[in-house]
Amino acid sequence: MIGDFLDEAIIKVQAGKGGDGAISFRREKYVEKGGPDGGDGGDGGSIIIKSTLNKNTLIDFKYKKIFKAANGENGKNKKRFGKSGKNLIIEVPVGTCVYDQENNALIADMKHPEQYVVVAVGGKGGRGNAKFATSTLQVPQIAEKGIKGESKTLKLVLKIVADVGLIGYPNVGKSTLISKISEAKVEIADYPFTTITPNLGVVKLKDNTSFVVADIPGLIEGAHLGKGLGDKFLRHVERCLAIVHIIDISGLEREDPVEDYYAIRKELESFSYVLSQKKELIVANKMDTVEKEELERKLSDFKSRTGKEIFPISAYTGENINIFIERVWDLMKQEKIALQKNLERKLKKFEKPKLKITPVKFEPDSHFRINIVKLGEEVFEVAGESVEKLLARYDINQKDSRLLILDTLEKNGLTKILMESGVKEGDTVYIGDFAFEYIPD
Ligand SMILES: Nc1nc2c(ncn2[C@@H]2O[C@H](COP(=O)(O)OP(=O)(O)OP(=O)(O)O)[C@@H](O)[C@H]2O)c(=O)[nH]1
Ligand SMILES: [Mg+2]
Repeated sequence: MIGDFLDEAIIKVQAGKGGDGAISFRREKYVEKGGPDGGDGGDGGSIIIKSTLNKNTLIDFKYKKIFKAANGENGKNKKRFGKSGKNLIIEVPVGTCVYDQENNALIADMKHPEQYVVVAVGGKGGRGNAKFATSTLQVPQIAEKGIKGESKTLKLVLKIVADVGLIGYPNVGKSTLISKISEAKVEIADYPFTTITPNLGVVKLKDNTSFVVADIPGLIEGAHLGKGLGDKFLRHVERCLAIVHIIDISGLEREDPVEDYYAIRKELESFSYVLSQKKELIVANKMDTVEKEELERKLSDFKSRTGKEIFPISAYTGENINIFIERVWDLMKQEKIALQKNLERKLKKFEKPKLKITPVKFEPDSHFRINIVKLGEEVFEVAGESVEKLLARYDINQKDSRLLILDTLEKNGLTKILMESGVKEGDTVYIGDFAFEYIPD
């Protein structure tokens, strides 16, 4: 933990217990013993995690580590139901991955803003004795107890969400570069490890497009063994579409750019396969510090020894910076445009079948997690690994499969979490590629 940035936290969550069902009998004037009228207990509140853009650290969880949702009220006489316990919503920064500490399973990857996921389900309330009356059992002395809510220990790991990650040795000019191409206000200094926590900056392009760049603390040889600040900040660029590998061409700090290149590559490879496979733009920074011929010689030496292009820039004077931005954009524009198109398609208004869910018995499978992602005003998506698996098995375009999918989702609390996410009548709800119009019961 450095400063007020924290990117890992362990918390305990406890969903509410269901209220007990009541045992009670009607009391009326002149009726000696009325029928059973014990009401049901209310359900316990669930624990919901919500992602927000208003936070960028897990620092809130440094001291507050235990979260409890309210219990359901017990049932009462006159068939009065106990109130359900209120759900507890925990806000985390966008980019937080939620793991079950017990088995390290990923419960949710909160990479979108306004994503909701139930991490611990509240216990079901018990039925009151009114529900047990039959022709043979007219004076039922029986009611159910409420069920305990789920409790879990969660590990929260923040992996910031950016399109491009800047990596390289300390002092190569990563922070200088981000401050040149975006509005990011960052510390720059001529000593190593100036940057100790990641910085984000938005690079604006002409036609209203933009991308997000992350500047992370410098790496050194052996970072994966914990040298320097270690490689733990690399997880913040693991989800980027591309990386920019910055090499100091001045020769003032280290002599051989090729050696630098391979040393950092080795750290990326030791960190993860995913990271090592990212598209990469290699740049030679500080071109202003070397004579033209010397620069040409260094660049062609780099190319002949590695087989890779290296593009010269100066983050300091701004030379070649505009071409650099274009090259970065070229690396990822296909993916960015595809993502944008997909979102635009989903935000389009058109006639949709009504989302009618037949209430089914609420039987949550503790491994099944529904994520609700708010894609835009009035458009939501039912997502998450469990949902994807379900959709891979059954085809939502077939009528009966669709019913089965909806049943399974409802068993796991679909309507409850949709409502918690702020869905309103007439809103669009996507399940996979299938769009529905939401109609409450
Ligand atoms: N001449 C010259 N100096 C540069 C250039 N880019 C960065 N510098 C200088 O290099 C030093 C380090 O720059 P930073 O941007 O702090 O480097 P960094 O890669 O973020 O370093 P860490 O945060 O320690 O990993 C500063 O003194 C910068 O002014 C450049 O293009 N030309
Ligand atoms: Mg820096």
